[in-house]
Amino acid sequence: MAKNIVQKIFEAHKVHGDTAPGSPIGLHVDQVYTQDATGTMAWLEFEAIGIDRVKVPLAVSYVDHNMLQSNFMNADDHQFLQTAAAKFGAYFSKPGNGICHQVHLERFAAPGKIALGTDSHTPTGGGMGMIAIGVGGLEAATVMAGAPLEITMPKVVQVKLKGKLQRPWVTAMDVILTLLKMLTVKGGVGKIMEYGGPGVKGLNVTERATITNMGAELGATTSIFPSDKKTLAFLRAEGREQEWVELAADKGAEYAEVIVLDLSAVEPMIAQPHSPDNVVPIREVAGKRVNQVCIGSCTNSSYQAMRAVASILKGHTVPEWVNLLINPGSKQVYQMLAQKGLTADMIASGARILEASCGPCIGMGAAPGTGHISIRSYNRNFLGRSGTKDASVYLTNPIACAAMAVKGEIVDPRDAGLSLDKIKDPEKFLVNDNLIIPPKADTKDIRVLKGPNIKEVPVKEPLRNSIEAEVLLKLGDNITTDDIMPAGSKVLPFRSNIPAISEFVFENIDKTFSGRAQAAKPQGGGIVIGGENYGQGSSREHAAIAPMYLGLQAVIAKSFARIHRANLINFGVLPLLFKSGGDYARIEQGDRLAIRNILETIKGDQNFRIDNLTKGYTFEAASGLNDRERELLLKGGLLPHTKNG
Ligand code: MIC
Ligand code: SF4
Repeated sequence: MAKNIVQKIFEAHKVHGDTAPGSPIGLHVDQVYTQDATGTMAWLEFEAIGIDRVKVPLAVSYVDHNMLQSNFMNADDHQFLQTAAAKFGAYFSKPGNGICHQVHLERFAAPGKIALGTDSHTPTGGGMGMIAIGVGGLEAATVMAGAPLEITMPKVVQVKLKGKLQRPWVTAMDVILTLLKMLTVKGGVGKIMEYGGPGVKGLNVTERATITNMGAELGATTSIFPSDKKTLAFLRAEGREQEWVELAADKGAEYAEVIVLDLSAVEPMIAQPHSPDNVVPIREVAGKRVNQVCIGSCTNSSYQAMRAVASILKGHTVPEWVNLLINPGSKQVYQMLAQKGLTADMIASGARILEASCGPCIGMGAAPGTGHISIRSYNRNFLGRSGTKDASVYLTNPIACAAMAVKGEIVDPRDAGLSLDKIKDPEKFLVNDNLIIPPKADTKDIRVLKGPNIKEVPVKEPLRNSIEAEVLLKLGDNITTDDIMPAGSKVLPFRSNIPAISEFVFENIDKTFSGRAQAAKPQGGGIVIGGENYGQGSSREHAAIAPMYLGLQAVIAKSFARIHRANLINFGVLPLLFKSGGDYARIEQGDRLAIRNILETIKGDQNFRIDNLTKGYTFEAASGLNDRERELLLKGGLLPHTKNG
């Protein structure tokens, strides 16, 4: 039978189940990586499982998010991660080595493999022809402890690329922004986007990686490109050509859906505040004055992209009202830029060069001023994520960013009258792995060091048979995990301290939430009501653990984003789906709901009858759990399940 690429990789890694959409499937995993902001929990969870050494062929612990060290907390976390990596058999990528996805692409990603990362942009590796999936920390910890990855088989959608980009001003970023405009932030939920068609060969690996990276914003489980001569060229330039295998869909391979995109028709695009799918051609919003421009992040910081940026900036000075910040994605890119004198061009233009880390993307510094417009080559512009609630953040390609930095206003780069060198892919990248510490063979004398801010992972009690709880918050569609558990330089240092971080739950939506949840806890706890695509965005399991710690019993929504739903289940919180939109409309904050006979219903047809005690009516909601998910919930989550079998 003709197979698509996803089927080929999944079948080669299958432990149990099958590849029919909607079926549960268990997969053998080749690589797992963590980053610091989610990794402290993941490694604490790994430690709590009680296994001596990781059981996957490759594990890497990166430090790239929590890089501002305004006190001991982040530095202690880095030390914990380094000692845990040494103790448990993982590589450790030191602070300064770069953003996990960029470094992983350069140094570890390989076609045909399956990788998990505790970050939603793990699909960056799809540019290499790898299945790379973002998961919560506990999921990663159990896989590192030897369990297969358990997922529900997504639908495979083909994105057929025709034609060629109008280079040099139109880039891979414009391709994914165009798809976001077409499909929205919910368009990829339950799907894997497999790229194909004649347009693929015109894109190099880092361009493909930009597209698969931001496929996360479609809500897709992951995205993947074929592995071809371009993949081989990239691996060869990284000195890793022996890791190349060719991968293509068979002729006649079937897809659940086919989307055709003509690359020649793609224009420079921009996502307006406050969602990555609020996309228009740049020309439609041209002329607005910009205050800040940020270039880099895991989406757009390849050496080629940065070279292009440097060539636009060369000989110009950014206007007096513009702040330009550049965060190259990796030490490799940074060092190559420096070697070629390109950072000098950037610096001369007035750019503030940041370290190779996430930086402003996650609000780790460089928050815009009040009411300011910030233009970023990043992937998310959710309200408040930059650290400034009333700033307007736009997302666009790095070349357009550079043009806007020079012009001081939003401009289609084709209309900016600037010149840009023709950029060729380097034949050799500068490989210097001196900030990657390999796993140690002898680990018996290694002590895992934990600073005073590092607290144990809380665990929920087994599922109750009946919940009587208050609706603490009623929300609309597309609530992000940034909304639920904000990031930024103030909150991120508490990522390894759930009691402390729980005080910030829903802070940007309702400052009283944490206090009200704690008050409701002795009264049966709380319930949150969501609309469509509840929990989109970041993979941070803190968005499940911290509300659980505050007494959250259930979330009832119209639909859930994949990673957040898994995180809720992993931490014992019941995710329920409204049967009718009318019932969503009727519920109000403050209502008391009763969900009874939970254990029997979960084991049975999973259709819950819920009493609204305040308003005196009954409505239905379904849990739609597969067998494994039922078992996890009944035991109080994945940690008790993994520890106690
Ligand atoms: C993000 O881009 O939102 C993050 C910060 O990288 C997150 C991970 C986190 O919250 O630590 C993600 O994408 O999963
Ligand atoms: Fe870091 Fe931003 Fe990429 Fe998340 S999206 S990994 S915060 S650069």
